[in-house]
Amino acid sequence: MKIAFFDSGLGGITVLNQAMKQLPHEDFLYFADTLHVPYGTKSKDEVNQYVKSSIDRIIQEDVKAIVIACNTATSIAVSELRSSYKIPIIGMEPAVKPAIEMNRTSGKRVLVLATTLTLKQDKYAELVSRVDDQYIVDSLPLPELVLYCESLMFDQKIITDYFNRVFSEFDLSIYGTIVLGCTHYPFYKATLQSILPSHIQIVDGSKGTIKRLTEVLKNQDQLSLHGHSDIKFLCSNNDPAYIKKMELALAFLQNEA
Ligand code: DGN
Repeated sequence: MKIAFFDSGLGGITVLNQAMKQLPHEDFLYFADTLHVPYGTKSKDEVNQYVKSSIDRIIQEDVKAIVIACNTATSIAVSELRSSYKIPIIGMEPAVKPAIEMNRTSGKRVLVLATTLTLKQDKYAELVSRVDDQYIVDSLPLPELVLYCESLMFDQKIITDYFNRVFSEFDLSIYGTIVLGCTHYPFYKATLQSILPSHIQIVDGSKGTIKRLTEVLKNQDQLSLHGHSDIKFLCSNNDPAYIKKMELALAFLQNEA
């Protein structure tokens, strides 16, 4: 049986890539809701409906767990999904807690980059309010970065110019950690690191999510410990050109490592 990963578009491939490293004997299914990408600029009700129809499509395949590899979809739909489906559903959230831990001694601030919709949800407000109030968390949506990624625009110069424009108003010296709270953003981690002051660390939620997935599979005695790994790509508009795009995006991440 496969482990399914789901996002509106290419972003969840950053989480799939991490899963391939941590779980080398599993078979994977990656599903992109290409009929509705991007979610980050849609309404909450629209995203809820799109996520449900995507899950209904995914469970027609032979899958043993579903990773919602999208912070936006998780923040809106995960609780309801867990009560509606029997299959284990693993969600994502911006890695605010580990970021706070990293700055506990320096007292530097944390900057969370995520979609507008993620940052607007009560789930995000609760996550931040649980944090020790001695540490301050700021946030910034980067919707253009999702669009660059969906066009496979990884050109260093264009992206560097974009980051320089975005951060020109910021005093970056006050931040110790930047959280990539949208799964599309880790495609640009190396470029982002190259323009940031060297003391700033970048974190994302992939490793923690795959750790949680591993625990869930282990508890259900469903972890594959032998054999090779396979990947199947699907998308909601059944576009063969987008399947190719997903393969190229995964190859980009694998070449970067
Ligand atoms: N990759 C999604 C996330 O992690 O929030 C957002 C992509 C989108 O649909 N805007």
